Amino acid sequence: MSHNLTETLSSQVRAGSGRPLRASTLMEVWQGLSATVIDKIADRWHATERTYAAGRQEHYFSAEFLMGRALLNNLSNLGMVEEARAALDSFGLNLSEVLEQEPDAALGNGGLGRLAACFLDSCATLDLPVTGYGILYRYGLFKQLFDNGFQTEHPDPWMEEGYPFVVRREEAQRIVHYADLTVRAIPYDMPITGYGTKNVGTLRLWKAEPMEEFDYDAFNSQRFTDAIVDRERTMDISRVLYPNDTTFEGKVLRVRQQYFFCSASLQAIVDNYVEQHGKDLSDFAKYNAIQLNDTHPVLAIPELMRLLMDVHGLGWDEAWKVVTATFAYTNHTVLAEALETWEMSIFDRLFPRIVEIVREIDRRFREEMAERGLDQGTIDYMAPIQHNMVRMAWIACYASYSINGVAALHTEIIKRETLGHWHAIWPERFNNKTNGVTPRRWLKQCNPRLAELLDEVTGSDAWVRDLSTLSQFTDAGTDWIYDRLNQIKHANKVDFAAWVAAREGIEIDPDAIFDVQIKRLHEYKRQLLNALYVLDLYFRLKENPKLDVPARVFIFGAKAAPGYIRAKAIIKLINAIGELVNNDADIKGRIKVVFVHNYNVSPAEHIIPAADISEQISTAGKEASGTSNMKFMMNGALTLGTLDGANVEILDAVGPENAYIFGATEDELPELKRNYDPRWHYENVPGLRRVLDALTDGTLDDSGSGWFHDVRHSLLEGGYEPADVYYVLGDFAAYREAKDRMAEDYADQRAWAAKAWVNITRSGRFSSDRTISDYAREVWKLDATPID
Ligand code: Z2T
Repeated sequence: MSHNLTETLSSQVRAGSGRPLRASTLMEVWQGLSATVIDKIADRWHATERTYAAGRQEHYFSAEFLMGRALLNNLSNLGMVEEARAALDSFGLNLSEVLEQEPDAALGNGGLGRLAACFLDSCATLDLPVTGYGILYRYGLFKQLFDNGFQTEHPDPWMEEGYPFVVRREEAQRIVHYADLTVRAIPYDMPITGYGTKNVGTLRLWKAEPMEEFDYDAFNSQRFTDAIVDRERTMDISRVLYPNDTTFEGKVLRVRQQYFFCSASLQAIVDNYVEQHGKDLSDFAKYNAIQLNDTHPVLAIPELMRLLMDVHGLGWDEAWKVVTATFAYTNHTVLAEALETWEMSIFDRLFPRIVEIVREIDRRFREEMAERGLDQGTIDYMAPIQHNMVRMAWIACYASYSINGVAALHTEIIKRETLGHWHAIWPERFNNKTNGVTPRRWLKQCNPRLAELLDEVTGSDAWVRDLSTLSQFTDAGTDWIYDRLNQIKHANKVDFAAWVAAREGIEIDPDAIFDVQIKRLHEYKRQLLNALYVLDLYFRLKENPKLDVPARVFIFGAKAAPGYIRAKAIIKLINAIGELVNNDADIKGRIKVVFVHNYNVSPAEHIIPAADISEQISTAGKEASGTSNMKFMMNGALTLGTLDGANVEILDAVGPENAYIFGATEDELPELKRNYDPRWHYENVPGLRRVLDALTDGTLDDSGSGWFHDVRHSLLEGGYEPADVYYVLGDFAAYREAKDRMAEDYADQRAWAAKAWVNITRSGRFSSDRTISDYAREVWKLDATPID
């Protein structure tokens, strides 16, 4: 067997590099090993596609899929890791080194895109007939570097050196029409293997290409430059991922992208229906469900109406019946600035037929609501079009048979507030689907030491396919397990320290508490609160060098949207605090700050297994769910957080003695904010004055940007917005207390490990397998369909 892989690997590498393996680069070896994986799964992949095509299917529409690396994931799912290690070994090569060659497929911003990736993994593992549809961005999320502590952004041409995990399907191309442009959509399919199954699912990513390779007439005339410009306008469509997470940008190119992948995907789905079930489309929803990952793919609603009416001859009422039985909508945020509302004039320019359809949806909506007796104010508020703006979330709610939030608290908030009017009319459409993460990537692959312990304690690897089985072993927690857990965590921290030293040039002590906050930079996530604590601890140590506190490493990873200046200021601030603290001899290394640059999926796989503390400190009510909180929990880090998003459910799973919960709650905040005086906190809360003054008194250097002054001002005075919108100063005292208490508790290593064990063994409900089973049963009405 091992000999077999050695042979295939060697010939795949030779075919790719034109050299013997021993003379090929590590990148070429990565390419060759990846090609052997595709070779291995080709037959099953094809069989799965044919099986799924015939029955009921679910289609997951998402503008983002944050896939990360593919090779280890596939080797692990196929049970080939040891074989691959041995094969490489026989050539004197190291598997980890080869794996590190792989670029991350960073076709997403953060939680929403990574959720889509975890979902595909679970669908494959559960043999569910689900296909993902998105865009093959040539440039993924920008690469982040630091220049003197300032974030700089750089392009990420992630597949320029060739990417074996997508296959171009020339024959399955579709044509997408805009009023001013017609383009070809070429699908690139990525196989999605599952763990312990032969089924292989598909992620279909569309690339935009010009209609004709060369328009010879145009090229040979005075229209030469026009022809070039048109080609480039087409290539623009799938060129780049927009780097905003929870803020909306009303750019023409973005709406072109959205329509592009929705139209191409729907055409493929409708064509398959016709092929399998005939030309009468009235039963379309019996065989197809479409999940809309936020509002980014909501143009699929009018586009399916168009296809059903204009191409397949259905009347409006028939088509609307099909559409409203097909779509389900997931909301991912309550932040107002994220709501997608497009100017009608943009739609007019791009797709007049879609405009007609949206206007008719609007007209009928208003009529229907008037019949229900709603007042004009409410109708105007809820209507798909108002003041020449198209409101994508409102269209989604009107046309979808299911509307869900992503954690229990979040769903309650959208029912009560964000989507309160829709809930009043259609309460039965609303449901909660608490997010989850895949235990394959986020436990088995990234933390092999812990995976081995779980195999040992449970007697098999069944937990990999059913994480909930671990809960039977919570009570089995005992000293030998705790000691092993501590050894594992320590070994992971040693590995991580080496990774940090090589990547960031900072030495850290594996015996210190590794306290981690990794997520997009946003004011509501309150990285600033964490930074103020670090600074406060620094001053306390300076003041009293004998202070008896354990050594701490504060680890950050975060990208700021390029136009989000306040977020960039906070990055600069954390880097400035790092400069101050890391280089102060008085501190003797008892505090270190590490800002991991270019945070992404693969760095997360190094960071999370080494974490002691998971920082989940958003202002209560603002974080829809969070998903890193779940990854940390699975890896035995304790949550230090507010009662927000899925933290609420994590607390419920582990009990208050196994987490550090602090701060104002979502229901307390309105009253607290009414009487809120940040100045009072500045003057009265121990430590606050000192840290806020350090922002502007010369202690910290913002390189003349004025940004630290702005940060301080936004907390104490406000201006355009009220002061301290996210209640950073209001929660500071409670945060400091919780973190100090946590650090004290850390000294009792066995007691700490016992808490970690409860977290690990109770993480089953945060497996994306649980989430996907719930979607499949309650929303998609989908059965497992194993091949052969
Ligand atoms: C995103 O990652 C999230 C919400 C968005 O709203 C957009 C993006 Cl790109 C439009 C995140 C939420 O902030 C996070 O709480 C949640 O866990 C994640 O989506 C997945 O649901």
